[in-house]
Amino acid sequence: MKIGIVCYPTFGGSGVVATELGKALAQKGHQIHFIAYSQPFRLNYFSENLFYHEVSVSDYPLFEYQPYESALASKLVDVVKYENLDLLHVHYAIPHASAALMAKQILAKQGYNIPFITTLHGTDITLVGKDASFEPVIKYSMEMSDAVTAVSESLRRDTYEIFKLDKEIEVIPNFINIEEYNVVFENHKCQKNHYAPNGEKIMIHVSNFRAVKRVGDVLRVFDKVRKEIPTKLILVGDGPERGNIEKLCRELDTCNDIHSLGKIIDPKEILSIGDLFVLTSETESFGLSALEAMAMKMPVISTNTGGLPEVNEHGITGFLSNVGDIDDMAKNALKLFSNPELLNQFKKQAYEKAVSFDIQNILPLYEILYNKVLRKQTAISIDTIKN
Ligand code: GMT
Repeated sequence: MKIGIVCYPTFGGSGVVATELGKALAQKGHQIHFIAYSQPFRLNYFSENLFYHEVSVSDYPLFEYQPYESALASKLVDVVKYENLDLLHVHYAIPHASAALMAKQILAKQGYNIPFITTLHGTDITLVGKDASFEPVIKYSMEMSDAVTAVSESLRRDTYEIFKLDKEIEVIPNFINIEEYNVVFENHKCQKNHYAPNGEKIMIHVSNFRAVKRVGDVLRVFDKVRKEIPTKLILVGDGPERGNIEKLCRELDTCNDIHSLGKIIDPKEILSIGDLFVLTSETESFGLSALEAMAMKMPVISTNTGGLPEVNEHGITGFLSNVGDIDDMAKNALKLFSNPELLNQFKKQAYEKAVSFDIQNILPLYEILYNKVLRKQTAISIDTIKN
């Protein structure tokens, strides 16, 4: 198949999922065309089946806000027509679904049929999408999509509840390529000694440091834990809350025990030295960062919000607590840190659960969906010719 994938190229789970999906499909022989405003950050190699088309928006002085959606729709028309694409798969509804719909309608007028699939990732529904300034456009674009998928059962439920959508939503969970996680890093011992020179336990948090992640809670949990058991915290990522977090670490006097590393393209190596992953989000449709940590054999202390319970099994791969319940999260972390045998058992169980999200299990679900959508499209075209 020739597939166009639209995604956010910057740091963020939806871009990671879209890119890893495209890479895996290309390896299976499909031709994949990424369409984005810059090269997706995990698109770190090219093969004969991978292509990248950049969307550029002209910077006319009249534009206080650049019309990215129009530029994207125009680029889609171009790529579909000249690269002869079979379908478009857009990740994150805003504004990708409406741009795809616009492209589809333009192309239909020119005699091209291009179905498009929208994959919902989370905040496109739970935060931004439900905002009145986007809601009618998102709802209509979902309704007009040839198929809609959500990355968790929880997101599927939220979408029905928020948008009262009369449309089938298929759940296709996020994935990891487990083979890539079965690595032993040469630098492992050195890194561990560097971050925890006296054999302290290591907690890790990875996110885009948005308010929804409640990174302040990570610090507060850590502060409680380190007062009982020597522990270091590694923060990976950057975003609007980073300044506040650094301020809070000074207030709590925890800075000497925290390493704030900023953005890391592929966090596997740093995850390999961690003992426990912490994710304190207010809402989280899936929690790809937690799954990536589990694949590196880290149990997870997380909130019980959104799709997190579908990834992090309470009492097996880690523990779940109510949003903001810092005491409970610290208590759970200490339970694991004070019992090495239990910690090792949880590390093993976290890895085993991650294996169930291996790409080998998930990729066929997307391929089946693509084929289903294409068959439907062909049937519609034949009907149109007959009539
Ligand atoms: O808004 C965000 O947090 C970013 C968004 C994204 O584009 O990466 O994250 C969402 O999609 C990820 C990939 O499907 C999920 O793993 C995250 O849980 C989800 N974030 C939220 O729901 C907050």
